[in-house]
Amino acid sequence: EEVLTCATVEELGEAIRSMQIRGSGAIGICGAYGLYLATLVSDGDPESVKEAGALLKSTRPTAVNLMKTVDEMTASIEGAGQTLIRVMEAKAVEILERQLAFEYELGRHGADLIEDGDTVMTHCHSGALGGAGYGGRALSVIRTAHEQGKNIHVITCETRPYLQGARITAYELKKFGIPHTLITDNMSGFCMSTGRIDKVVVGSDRVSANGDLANKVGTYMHALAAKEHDIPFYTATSSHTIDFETPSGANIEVEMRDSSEVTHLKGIAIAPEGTNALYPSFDITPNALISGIITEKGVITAPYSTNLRKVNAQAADKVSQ
Ligand code: RUB
Repeated sequence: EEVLTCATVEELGEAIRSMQIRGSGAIGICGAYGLYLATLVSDGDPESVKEAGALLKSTRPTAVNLMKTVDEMTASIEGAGQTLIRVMEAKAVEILERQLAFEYELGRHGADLIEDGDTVMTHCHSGALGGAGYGGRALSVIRTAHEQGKNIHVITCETRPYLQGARITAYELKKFGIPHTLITDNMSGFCMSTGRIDKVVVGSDRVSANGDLANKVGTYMHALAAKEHDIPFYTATSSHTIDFETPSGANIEVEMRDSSEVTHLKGIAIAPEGTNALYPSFDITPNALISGIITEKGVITAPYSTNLRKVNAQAADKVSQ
């Protein structure tokens, strides 16, 4: 396996911008370790660490975990004084360990929804640490169900144009030994209408306070098709991806990427030169299409505006929902 090394915050920012590191959870961890890296090269100057935070935050505007981990690290600067490096290292480790614990917990809650014999469809790659952790969020649910001995099959959508579902999700499913079938994104309606899919589980880049969901573009059309065919549609996420500062999906900034990523595949043109193309990196799935939000605290169901806040306020071990 290839290892990507980023020696400076600028290199890390570029790796995130160019999507060599991607996925809401993974870039959240980059926010934590990026600020630790900035501290190491800061000569004890807290302002340069804050500037590094601003740079990292500017790389991808939709995923909220990156914003939150940068803010959490920045808050640790105050009062750290001479011990800044140690404080920032400890905080980064804490954030990483917390995320791994969340992934494990939400996997257990989500796996309760998966029945023996289910075929589960997922979109993009929801594996927070690229598989280095327990398997990310949607994949944590899938992997936990598989390890519980449930006989499950996964349908992974290719995910045009960056092909996360084909390149990464299929790779991880193979690694975990989970039976799977790759489809192109436009096949999900056919698969649902012909009884080939029992449940849909996707990740999320941001969940707004009313339960609207931002996730990889294509998620919305899968949710619409799932609703039409009465197929439960879940998002697997952690409480840190729920953003109470964002009232609804309409307030989420959807990152627009360069149209060349649509007109070209690995540098090869797949459309006539000069073709106008559009690349919204994410779309918004309204809460009415979501059967449940799987978190480390349990599976949250509608009405989301009330229940997200209620569950968020409860301690993880006290949730029975
Ligand atoms: C990734 C994407 C993923 C979420 C959740 O988009 O939409 O579904 O980030 O993933 P991109 P995770 O590839 O553009 O970053 O559960 O791993 O955080």
